[in-house]
Amino acid sequence: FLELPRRYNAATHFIDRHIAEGRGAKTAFIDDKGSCTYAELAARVNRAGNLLKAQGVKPEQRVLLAMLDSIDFPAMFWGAMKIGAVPVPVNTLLTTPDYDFMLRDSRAVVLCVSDALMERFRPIISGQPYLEKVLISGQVPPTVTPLVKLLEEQSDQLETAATTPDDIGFWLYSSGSTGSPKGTMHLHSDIVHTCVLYAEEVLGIRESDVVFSAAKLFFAYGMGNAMTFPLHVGATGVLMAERPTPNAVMKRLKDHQATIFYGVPTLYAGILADQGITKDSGSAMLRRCVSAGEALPEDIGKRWEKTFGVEILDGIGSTEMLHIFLSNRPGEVRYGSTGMAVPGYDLRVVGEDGKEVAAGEIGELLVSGPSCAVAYWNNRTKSLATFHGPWTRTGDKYVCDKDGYYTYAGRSDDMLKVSGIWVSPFEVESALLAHPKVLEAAVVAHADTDELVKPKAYVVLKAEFIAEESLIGELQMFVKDRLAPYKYPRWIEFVAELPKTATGKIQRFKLRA
Ligand code: 3SK
Repeated sequence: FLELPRRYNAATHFIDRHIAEGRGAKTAFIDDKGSCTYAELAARVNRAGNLLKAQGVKPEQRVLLAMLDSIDFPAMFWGAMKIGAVPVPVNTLLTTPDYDFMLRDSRAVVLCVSDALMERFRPIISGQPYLEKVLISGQVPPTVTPLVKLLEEQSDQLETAATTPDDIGFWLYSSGSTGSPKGTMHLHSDIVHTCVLYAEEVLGIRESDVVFSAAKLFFAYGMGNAMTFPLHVGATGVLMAERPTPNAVMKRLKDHQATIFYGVPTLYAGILADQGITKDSGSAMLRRCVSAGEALPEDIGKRWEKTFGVEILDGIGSTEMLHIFLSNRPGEVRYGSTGMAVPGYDLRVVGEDGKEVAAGEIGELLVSGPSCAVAYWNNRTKSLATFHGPWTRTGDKYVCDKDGYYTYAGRSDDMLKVSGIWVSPFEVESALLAHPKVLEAAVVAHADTDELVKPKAYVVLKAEFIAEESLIGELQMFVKDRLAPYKYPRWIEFVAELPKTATGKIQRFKLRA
């Protein structure tokens, strides 16, 4: 744990410090509409804090942020934290009932929403028991004052709330495979730990970096990637509101000559599969690529490095731990493995009895570290099931080899036992992905006529290939040639796309159903 002063507000470190350190004129963020310097950002954060105060927001009250990536996001996020209120960024891809749940569950008193998302909130605004004000970023009807105008009317001076490192700083909703999303409560002190331990010590981020994240700011992954990491070192973050298609992503990398790119495996695969994209479509300055969200298949990592000349650092984090706690290191990448523990985090792989398993054996990964959430809001049962003293259950199965490298082996509930032997769906998927015709694959347990579980694969083919009956046998042989024979998929179904979470994780439970 870093030693932080007893009076600590994260906005001092991430926003105001840059002025004192003479970084005021440096570009902090570039979005689709323009850019802002560190000095302009600090002023905008103060205006946002004053605006929230003027709306009646008090310390510890929640402010729901349903915002597409733009400079308004950091302004509102840090403005809320600076006055001791609690910003709750939410996934911008959700439905009206999801937002209804989050507004009620969080008891947010103010909602700040991007104009494009307003349609999904309109039907539920009037019935909210706690919500008092709605602020709209972007275009508004003539009767409404837009966020930009409301901010202009506020003072750019603001006193920082007298919070401590242990005050609740912000929440992020975490969704499991069952039940309602859980408001994951993080402290003011949590953010700086992820910046020092992962961004500085593993990624090696520096002030001269220009970073771009395909994962949006409302995800823990994107929030660190494109907001807190660059703000920690005084670098520049590029923000993009639109969906991260391969072309939109490559354009941002090229236009801003990004030095660090953070993506997810599906996007890396999509870029590699796009015939129109070459090394020159991206940034000549790119020096680091990061992947998280789900394990990066070996083949994708190798092909990316061959094509773009930059290795991908595959890592894993969680909303509960705020960012990556297990990662490959620059210059020591082992594709197919998620790497080693990030210094400052402890890892254990345990069996069903809770005892640590031997090297080479599969178990559930537990993690302990200083950025861990304190609990889930209003959900004692799920808090107790996840947070065990200093240890947090990840629900991910891993194997640790004798060198300390961890290899992903699927979710706890996705693993399948075939003839009494554990089979990792990820291993079978990786084998399928190495086939030149396969774009994506997901493997789940499927019962045969004897009710015995065997692997079944759902496969998305690359656009230029047709799903033919003969390809099933070809793919089965391909897997059998690479893995222990019992692991090959007994059934293969070709599909147009795989069900995924907003972070790009394959929802195998949907395929099982
Ligand atoms: O999905 C991940 O691996 C991840 C990484 C960083 C932060 C948050 C998450 C969920």
